[in-house]
Amino acid sequence: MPTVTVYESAETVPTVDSADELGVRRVSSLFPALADGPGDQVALRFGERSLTYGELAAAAGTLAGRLRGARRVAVWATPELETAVAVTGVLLAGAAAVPLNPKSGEKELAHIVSDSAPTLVLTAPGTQLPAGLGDLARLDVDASATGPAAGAAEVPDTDPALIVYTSGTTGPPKGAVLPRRALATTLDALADAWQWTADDVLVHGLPLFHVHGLVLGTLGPLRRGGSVRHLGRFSTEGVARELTRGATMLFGVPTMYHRIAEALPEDPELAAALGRARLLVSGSAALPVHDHERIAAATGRRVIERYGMTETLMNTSVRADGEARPGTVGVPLPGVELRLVEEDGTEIGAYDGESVGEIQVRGANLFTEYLNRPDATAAAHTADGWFRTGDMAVREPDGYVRIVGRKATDLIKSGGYKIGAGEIENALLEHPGVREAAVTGEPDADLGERIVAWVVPADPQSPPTAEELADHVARRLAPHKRPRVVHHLAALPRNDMGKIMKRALVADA
Ligand code: MCA
Ligand code: AMP
Repeated sequence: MPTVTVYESAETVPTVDSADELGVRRVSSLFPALADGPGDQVALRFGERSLTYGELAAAAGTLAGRLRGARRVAVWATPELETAVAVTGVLLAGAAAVPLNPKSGEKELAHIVSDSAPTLVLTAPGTQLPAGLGDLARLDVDASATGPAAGAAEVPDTDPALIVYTSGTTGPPKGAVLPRRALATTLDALADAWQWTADDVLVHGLPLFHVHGLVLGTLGPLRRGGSVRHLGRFSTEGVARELTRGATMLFGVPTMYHRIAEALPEDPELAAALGRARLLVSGSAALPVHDHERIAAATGRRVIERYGMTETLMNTSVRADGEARPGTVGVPLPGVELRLVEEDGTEIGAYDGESVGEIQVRGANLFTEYLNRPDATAAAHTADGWFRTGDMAVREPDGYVRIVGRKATDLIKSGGYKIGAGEIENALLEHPGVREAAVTGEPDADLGERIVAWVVPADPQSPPTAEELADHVARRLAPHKRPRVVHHLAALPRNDMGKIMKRALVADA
């Protein structure tokens, strides 16, 4: 449990790295601009509502004062101003924030809350919270609070900052514990790669319960002393409006860029707005080359890709001053060690654009553990401390990384969300109309992959409908985990060992 030192005012927040004589207890401020930045500059804007750095320091500082001594605090992560204030307040208090997807179903929510055991949940005033949160205490965030503000608690950089839940191939989601230094390291590495400064104004419509929208899209601008404009929900109109009104950078998942590419032929304003941007960045899944080229042809701008993971934050990126080569995720970021290894653990030395190996990484950008899961933490690392990403890639002669696939076929990326097939299969099996179930991912032009369920009904005469099963999964887990297609089968294809042969499950089978 961290010792929480609360400062009297924002002026006393430590802004410079310090270490004790052993160099162990490093303390640094995650958000120097909150203490000594231009107080009247806009930090956050969500729709019509905004906060300057001065207002954010007061609101988040007031909240931090109330969170004194807390260890973990859940945040009901709606795409609203209060979510950004809540996470900033938790970090100023020296505690760890556990962002919750407000569309989480009852089973998923119950798991996350019991696993992370937060002291309370922070939410926007007026929000109706589901019964699934049990008797967890609630604290409404006042985004216009004016103090008395507590400054940043003095806690080591190795202390947890965020616990972000991420799906695996089987079982419930695991909580990746991200230390404060990982946030600082990754955001500073991106600043270097993207020439990201306080002058940048970022626009996006990403959810705030994952790394992309929360760490890169919200804490990123705050660490730089710049601004973020959140769209509430993604739309091509919102992107065009904000880029026309001075936003300089756009972050999105490939599904968003696909929707932009589809809209461009009919929307010259969108094309002109994108043409004005300093940087268009895609991540969370592979950006199809076709969408990349369509956007380049219509706007004269090339989208750059960066590659990361909840557990590692960002590993590689195309640099702002580098070549935005379609289909590649650029070069390792400063401070990230990256290697490719063969199945037997042999390192691949070649930069030949051909030799495929698993990406393994090391660096200060990494998580420290999966909460309460030492087994999973150990399994995810090699004996010499490299993290196994499960992503397969080649390296080109100039060091550019090209991701070519994933080790686990049971991990599906849909709309930029990672979804474990096993989790959905378990939820389907809890439906009384389902006797057996298998889940696969199929290519989808919009979502990258769509979730497909293969179901043996309990009663073949009256099988559950696709809508019924989609609703069942959406209610128990989350809407983005619902199957988009359901096939009914008399039996699942199994091998001699009784294992389901997923390769035999293809749409025309
Ligand atoms: C439809 N809906 C339902 C149902 N059917 N709700 C409940 N039950 C049902 N049966 C609702 C949905 O909740 C949603 O509501 C609406 O209908 C449309 O749903 P859908 O088609 O699923 O989504 P979409 O609105 O088309 O969203 C596409 C999207 C989204 C905007 C691209 O997928 C998205 O935001 N993706 C971002 C994922 C992300 O940030 N990943 C980062 C993790 P409503 O409209 O009200 O919402 S990866 C990461 O962090 C790493 C580090 C990295 O590298 O970045
Ligand atoms: P998540 O676990 O949700 O953080 O998702 C991490 C995974 O997203 C990585 O392991 C990759 O498979 C994938 N990913 C992220 N960025 C990219 C990218 N630019 N290109 C291809 N895959 C990506």
